[in-house]
Amino acid sequence: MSRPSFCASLCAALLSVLLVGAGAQPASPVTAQSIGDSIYPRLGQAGLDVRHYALDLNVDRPGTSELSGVVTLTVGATRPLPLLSLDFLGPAVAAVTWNGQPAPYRQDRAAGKLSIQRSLRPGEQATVTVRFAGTVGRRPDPELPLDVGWQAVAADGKRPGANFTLSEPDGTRTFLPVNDHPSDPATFTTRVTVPAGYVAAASGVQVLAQAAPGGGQTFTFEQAQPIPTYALALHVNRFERQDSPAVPVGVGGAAVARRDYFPSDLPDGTRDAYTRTGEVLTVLSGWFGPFPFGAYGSAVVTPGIPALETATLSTMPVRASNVRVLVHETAHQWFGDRVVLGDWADVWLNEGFATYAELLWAQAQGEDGAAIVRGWYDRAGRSPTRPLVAASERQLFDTTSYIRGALALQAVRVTVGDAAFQAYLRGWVAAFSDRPARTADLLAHTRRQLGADAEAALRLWTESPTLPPLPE
Ligand code: MET
Repeated sequence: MSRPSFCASLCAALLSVLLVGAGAQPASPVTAQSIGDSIYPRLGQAGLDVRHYALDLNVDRPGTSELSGVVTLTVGATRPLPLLSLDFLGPAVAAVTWNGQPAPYRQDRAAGKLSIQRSLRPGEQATVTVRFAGTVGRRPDPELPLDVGWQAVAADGKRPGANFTLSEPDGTRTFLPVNDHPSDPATFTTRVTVPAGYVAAASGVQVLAQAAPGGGQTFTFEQAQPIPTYALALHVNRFERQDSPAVPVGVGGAAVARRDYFPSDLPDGTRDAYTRTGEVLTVLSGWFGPFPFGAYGSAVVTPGIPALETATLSTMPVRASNVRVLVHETAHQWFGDRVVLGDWADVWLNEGFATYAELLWAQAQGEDGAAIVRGWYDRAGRSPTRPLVAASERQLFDTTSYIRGALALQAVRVTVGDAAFQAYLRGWVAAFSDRPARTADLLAHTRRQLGADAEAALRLWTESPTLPPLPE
């Protein structure tokens, strides 16, 4: 064999291992159709219904981007699927099985897809395992001062290394193979093994903490209600876990377990806001209905990043550790985590409702609600405005989504009064807890529950290209 041809065949072999994965077969010409999100048209697979993710992860070196594990997906289909196409930018895949048998796959990290050459028909269910190890993927966000997804906070002399997820809108695919779109929420069992001295925390209720070989520990969490992939919390840190009395605001008056996780060496006063969490749950469930999950609390993180409404365990930066942000993230447990988005363009359905909750809380503390609404209106008047359905990635988390979204709800409230408004919020949660919501759904719900005047009031705020008059 001459050198060049040896090199050529070796390079080709290496390339195929890199792109296709050891033991895998080349891509079939069959392709999958994405969900067709209007902001992120490549995310997800249309017709794929992931019902459950069972994660078994190892974080051997906290504070680094190394991650290994096995993810077991329980999948169904709402239309015939010629192959399975998951979103995945993460570590190298070592093996895939389909109903217990090795299955051919193709990992394309550049495209962010892991395709598995197996078909699925409506009515069938399959169990797929993906084993992977290596370095997590990157998903830079042009609108945020960070890469979304798996965060690695290096040790710095003062603090130990830590990891956590901050995945909105589509960062979960940096470390897990997922159908990474909010319209396909799923339940999760999360098992994380960490080194001695470390604590893992994740969405759901902790069901087990066991010693692991080598001196570490394995923590297991059950997230029993479906949540969108971006809302999965996962933290590894030298946390102190603080338990508080349960709050009886769950479905049917069930107790909501209370736990918060704090890193050591926090600035004085950081924990103060979290002593109010039980009150926040009580006030908000009065407006929104039962708290949808079995546990709630916060995990505090040290980087200066946005807070995120990770399900059952909000991710709260030190610098956002105040009651207003806590109220906002807690409200998202209903709006975003339980009532999920059908399309990212409708993200105001998350942010507008969560911002509105800040007013409901302030009024419950005896503050002047009218002044807060006027403050919002002034702020909205100083910013560019637009109809509420976002037209681009840059608009997703702008003043319109948050403030104009909240003002739209105020317009409904002043049209119908507090009692009808409360029933309307509860009705929205009840009606859309099991199907993804869009702006048109909220308009239809408004007409159904409150009548044509309320719908018209809302529609003005959702559709007008200019800022409608102050709702008072
Ligand atoms: N949803 C977050 C909030 O509570 C924003 C995260 S930025 C992608 O406002």
